[in-house]
Amino acid sequence: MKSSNLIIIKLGGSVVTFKEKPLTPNYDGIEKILGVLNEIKENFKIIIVHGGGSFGHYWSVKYDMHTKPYPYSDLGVSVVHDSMIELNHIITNKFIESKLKPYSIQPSAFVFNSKADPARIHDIVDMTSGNDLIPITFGDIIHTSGNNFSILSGDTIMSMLCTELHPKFSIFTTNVDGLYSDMSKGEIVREIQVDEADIGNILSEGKEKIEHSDSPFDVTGGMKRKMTESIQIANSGTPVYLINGFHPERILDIIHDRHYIGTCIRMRSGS
Ligand code: IP8
Repeated sequence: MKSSNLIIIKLGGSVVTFKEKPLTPNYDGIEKILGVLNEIKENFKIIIVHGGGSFGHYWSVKYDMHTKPYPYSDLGVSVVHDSMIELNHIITNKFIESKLKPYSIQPSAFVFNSKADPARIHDIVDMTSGNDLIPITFGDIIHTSGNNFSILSGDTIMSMLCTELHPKFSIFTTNVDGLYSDMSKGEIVREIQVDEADIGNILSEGKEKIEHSDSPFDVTGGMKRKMTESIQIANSGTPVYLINGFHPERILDIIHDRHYIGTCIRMRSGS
């Protein structure tokens, strides 16, 4: 069942930071989105997830840490986690300056051994039922089991939250307009319809069908991961929109059912 007034938005690391400049927030990128959030909060409950950009990814590369559970260096675990808390703090401060009311939630509060705890996820929603708080969580390094930790992408958190909460809209913002069918001509794929069988297919076909340019500083798989997670979300009944976060007014176009620039991934009709 869809939560008709819930929208879950991922603020991509390439929007909230300068991805190629270590430890550099993109204040303009953050601020642009806040105006739109202020507008949609009148009609929607919002949950925000943000990525690591040149904070988490920068240190993950330095300490050779990945999504695979492994006993990574203790210092690496501390530094990556600390950098994500720092970026989260920068973002929540901007929210507060613009009169939004963020409430930070570390992913370790609802993900245990790489699995999301449904009850804890519903607690996040319950917490905001009578107020204007906006839960905001982020990609992070988290404990899996024994001595192992792994990098948990904000994209994976998006699918954990969306497949459990069934929001009306799930929106991923990045620094590009959507999925390109031809990057040289700037052609965007407008809609992809998927079903269960498509997770493998799209990814192998995608080499020809979908062009993208992922940064070498991305330890969580860039656009490829976004596609895998998006397909899972779409298969759970929530349409996924991939849009350019530097044009956040496109979020309003989507909500108001107007023409928008971006890619929509939705469940194949009839499946
Ligand atoms: O940028 C990654 O989150 P993402 C978080 O959403 C870290 O993939 C710690 C690199």
